[in-house]
Amino acid sequence: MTEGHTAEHWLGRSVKRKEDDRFLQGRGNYVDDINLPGMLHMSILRSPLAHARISSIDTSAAEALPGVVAVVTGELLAQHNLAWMPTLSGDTQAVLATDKVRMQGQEVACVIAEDPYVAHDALELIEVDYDPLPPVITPQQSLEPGAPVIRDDKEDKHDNRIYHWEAGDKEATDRAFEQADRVVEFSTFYPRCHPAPMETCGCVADVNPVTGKVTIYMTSQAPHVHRTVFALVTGLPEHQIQIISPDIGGGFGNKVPVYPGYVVATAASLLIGRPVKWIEDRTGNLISTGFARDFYMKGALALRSDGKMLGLRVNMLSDQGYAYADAQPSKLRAGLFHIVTGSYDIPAAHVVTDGAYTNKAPGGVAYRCSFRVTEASFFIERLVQTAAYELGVDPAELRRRNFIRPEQFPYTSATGFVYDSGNYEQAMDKALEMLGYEDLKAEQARAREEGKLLGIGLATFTEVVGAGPSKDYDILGLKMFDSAELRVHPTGKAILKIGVQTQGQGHETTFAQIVANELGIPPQDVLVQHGDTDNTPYGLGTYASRSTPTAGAATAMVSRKLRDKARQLAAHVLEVAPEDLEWVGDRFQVKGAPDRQTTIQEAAFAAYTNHPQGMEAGLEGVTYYDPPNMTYPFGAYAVAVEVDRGTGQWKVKRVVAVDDCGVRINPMIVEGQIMGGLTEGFAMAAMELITFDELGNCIGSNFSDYLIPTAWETPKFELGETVTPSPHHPIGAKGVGESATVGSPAAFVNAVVDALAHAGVRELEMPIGPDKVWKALAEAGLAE
Ligand code: MCN
Ligand code: CUM
Repeated sequence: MTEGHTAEHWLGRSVKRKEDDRFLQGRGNYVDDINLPGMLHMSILRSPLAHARISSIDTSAAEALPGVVAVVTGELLAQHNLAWMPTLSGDTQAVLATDKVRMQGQEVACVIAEDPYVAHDALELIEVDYDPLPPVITPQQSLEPGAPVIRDDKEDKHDNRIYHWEAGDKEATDRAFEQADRVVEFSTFYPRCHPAPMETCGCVADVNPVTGKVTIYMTSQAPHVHRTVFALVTGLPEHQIQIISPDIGGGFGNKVPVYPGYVVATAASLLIGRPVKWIEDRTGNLISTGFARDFYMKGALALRSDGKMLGLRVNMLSDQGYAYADAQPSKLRAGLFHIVTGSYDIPAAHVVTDGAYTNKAPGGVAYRCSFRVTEASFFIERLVQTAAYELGVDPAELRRRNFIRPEQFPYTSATGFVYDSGNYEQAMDKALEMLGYEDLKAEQARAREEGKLLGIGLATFTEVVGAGPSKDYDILGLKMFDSAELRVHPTGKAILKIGVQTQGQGHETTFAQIVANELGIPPQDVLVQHGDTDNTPYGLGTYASRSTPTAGAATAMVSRKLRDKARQLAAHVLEVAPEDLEWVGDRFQVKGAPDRQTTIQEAAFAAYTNHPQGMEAGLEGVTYYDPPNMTYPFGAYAVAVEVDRGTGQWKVKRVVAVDDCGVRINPMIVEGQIMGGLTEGFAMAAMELITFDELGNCIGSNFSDYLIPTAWETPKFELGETVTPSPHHPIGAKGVGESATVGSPAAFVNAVVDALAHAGVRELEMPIGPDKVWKALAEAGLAE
């Protein structure tokens, strides 16, 4: 900065979270806190069977229960053309079942009553006659000839295949494999898990019978998209629909899709003329809403004898449940899975993906993952470790020989991604140094001699976050850009309205910091508003770590627009030419006469009290930002574990996580995001599992079967950082909200496998319970 004045810096500062004042005092405002006069309550009857034809539904006893106002069935919805709804990937999903139930937990009928207990009690009085059909539990089963057709509601559908999609260059990859000295194969399954946010899904639908205005308070990560979907599904005019996402108690991807509960509550409010509240219970959340993963992956790496990677082949089979409902760019049938070449310079790759219906819950985007990058990252990081063992090269060294080098950026991957920036070796070196890698390896060798098992696992991942650009990315045709609208009031305080929607990520603080950085208005003077479709500009919502890359960029750009106008205003106030002014972070100074200045607040005041004739009054603007590319955050994680040869239990000794998300706006919030993500990554590696028995009963329908870690199980994390700015983002930031969940499962699994690798163990399937380890120990002759 120049003489006279130094403005405060607002990037890289751990400003305390503005939102925490209300959260810590129990003054948050969640959907279930909303109570409207005359409000009714809704409860959902779910199918006990995974696959069955419905022969009849008798609701008369339920309707007769005092306090019950209505019972809604699929048949009633069908009369309004609402029995089915579109999914975010262009398939259809039943709102309430009409012909068949296709998963355990499917929504069959809804009771609307004066209080939630009566609504719940009445469910038991509904008589449904089911004719059981054979359930299809795995995608392998589902694709076998003669398998029962799950989606026989579709006239043209005679099998269970949803998509077949390929990426990369098959011939070039075949050539690479012909030239290879070594081919290393690996296959694994990334099991189904669930985001399980603390707050389940829910809504309060309020249709005003006089004005026709539909107000829906809703647990939504993407309120504008949901409004448009509602308008298309119901035929209601879009300006008459207002979606309000108040405080959200965690989303993790779970609150991206539209669920039947929202649609039925809205339809019921419309038909009855009173507000209807639906709050999902925990079991409903776990068994019916957006699951994660469920990818079977196998592939091979073609290598030269010196360890140079020449080619990669991957086949993936996805279990989508009974509807293809991934929230993902419409052109990419398997999401961003084809970024499976990871951080490595692999000249040729070919990826083949297939998706299949099964009698399970649909979903398949959720859980801290930018459109399937988590599965891709897991696969390549596990494969690389396997290749290191087969070649007899240290896993860190094999990575080092193959990293995309800093001078190769922007780097075009074999499957067509243009990586913006990276420095992978630097991040890995930092992680190895923090861990004390060489010492730990020596300790591991000593421990083995003493009969103890120590394992070291690495993951050096690359992510791809921040969709658009809109030319390549859309959801249901809605292009993926994002927006920010900024208004500075006469006294220099501001309101920022954004198209994305926080669920705990701290946007009220970090987005205010972006404005502060560009305009010098301190963050406490910037109110950040989101989640209300009537009062924010259109945006695609918060998922896939896209808020900072898109709406964050829009916020910087709209602030700069206002700064340009403020320059005109300051020039007018100071009676100089705009070119004679210099911006010093929070004010304009006259070049050569720095004591003559106009602060941003004074310029704002002038915008309403003393603007030049011919200029529009006011200081406000809106920017719709279409990112030129995605951002590619990366990191290097290193985990050390100890395995008990007697019980198969494994304990985490160290977790080192070096993340690079470009310029950090708020380091405290970034570290919070990383620690949360590491916890979830550990959870997937160690305990989280949704599985099914042979009848399609969901095992994992409550928190005593679906295990999530408490503070007691969660390891301690040691964090480090490198900073490689995104060259195309206005403040050089990349997304970070999912990095640790994407990168860390492979590091944990690699560590446990490493403890047993000298005895030939190559694979342990997640979640790695002591039972699986014990079996592997026994087979490898290591059990004690
Ligand atoms: N940030 C920063 N500097 C950067 C990058 C990010 O200070 N270089 C800040 C951001 O400004 C924001 C936070 O870190 O406050 C996360 O930013 P970003 O990476 O842009 O991700 P999003 O805000 O889009 O959040 C989405 C991401 C996803 S997809 C899931 S899933 C997830 C996650 O965030 N769900 C969460 N973190 C979560 N954290 C909480 N508490 N609750 C959830 O539901
Ligand atoms: Cu896919 S979990 Mo986040 O993208 O909401």
